[in-house]
Amino acid sequence: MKTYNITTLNEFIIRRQADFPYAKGELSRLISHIGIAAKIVNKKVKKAGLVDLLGEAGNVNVQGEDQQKMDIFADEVFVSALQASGEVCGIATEENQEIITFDDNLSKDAKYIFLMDPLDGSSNIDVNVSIGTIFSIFRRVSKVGHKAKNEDFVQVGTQMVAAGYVLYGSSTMLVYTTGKGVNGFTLDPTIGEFCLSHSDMRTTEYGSIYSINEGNYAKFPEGVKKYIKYCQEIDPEGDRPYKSRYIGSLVADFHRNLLKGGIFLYPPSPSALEGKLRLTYECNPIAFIAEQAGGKASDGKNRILDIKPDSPHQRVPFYVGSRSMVDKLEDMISESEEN
Ligand code: P6P
Repeated sequence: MKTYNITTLNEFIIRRQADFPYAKGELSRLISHIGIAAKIVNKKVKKAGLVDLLGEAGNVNVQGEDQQKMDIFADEVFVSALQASGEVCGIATEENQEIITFDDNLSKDAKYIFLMDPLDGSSNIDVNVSIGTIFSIFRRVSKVGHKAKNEDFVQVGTQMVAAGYVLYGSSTMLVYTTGKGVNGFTLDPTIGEFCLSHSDMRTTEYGSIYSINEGNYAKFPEGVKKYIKYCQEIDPEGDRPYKSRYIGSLVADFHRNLLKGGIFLYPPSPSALEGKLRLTYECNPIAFIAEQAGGKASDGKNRILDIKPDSPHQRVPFYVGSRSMVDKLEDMISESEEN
């Protein structure tokens, strides 16, 4: 008889809860609610072309970026699901300048805080290119029983309890870590469940893909320019030139490089001295996943997870992927700064 070895997200969460002997199920419940929100957002994303959720909402978010209607929808869905979980006392989101603090007693007693980019890459929605949700989870540092405070949302990345992303692509995947490896779940729309499809994900020490918006080449720091030329050189041993792959959607670019090996680069430029990507809800979660899968994440000099945020919306230069590739880039940046 044919047997089906399906592990749903909830079964996996319960099974892994044993990894945390003192856990009382709060993080498990929180991650389960993330799965619910992801399924609701997925339904709308997958038919965005058919419902009036395409295009711009006419507002501008904290980053000065035109808010897409889907951004706002995704933000509202995740905020509602996280409040319903009763496990989160506050949220920092790309879509709001101020942190969102929950005032109900259940949430004020919660021990976790949540940071997210609810729909990253939203400018790709109208052209049907993959987009993603990115999130990180910390224990609160403010007093339980009270509303969350700003200090909860500027903790150094090494304090992260969990991090993950949802990739709304040709299939929809939830990839997350709680610090004991990385696991990927693919949504089976026929049963409406995220099912374990990528167990204990590992990236390669060496890769042959580099991902960067080369249209900004003239603005890049010298070390980054040198690294791009290094990627493009013909190496007698045959491992270069590397392949250039850039989707312009962080989650999609990172996910491909995680699976195949590679490096993603978002350097600073004279008009964006700290780069474009946000430390707390884009770079930190991706960095945590990268490290848990054997990779590396840096701002060109410092480990991303060691950077103490000044604000929830702080930007940093971001280089992430196969360890040897990030090492090589850091060496080239350092050599260029010494000369
Ligand atoms: P650029 C999408 O807007 C995003 O925030 C990331 O998903 C993506 O990696 C980056 O910006 C793309 O930026 O400047 O290359 O268009």
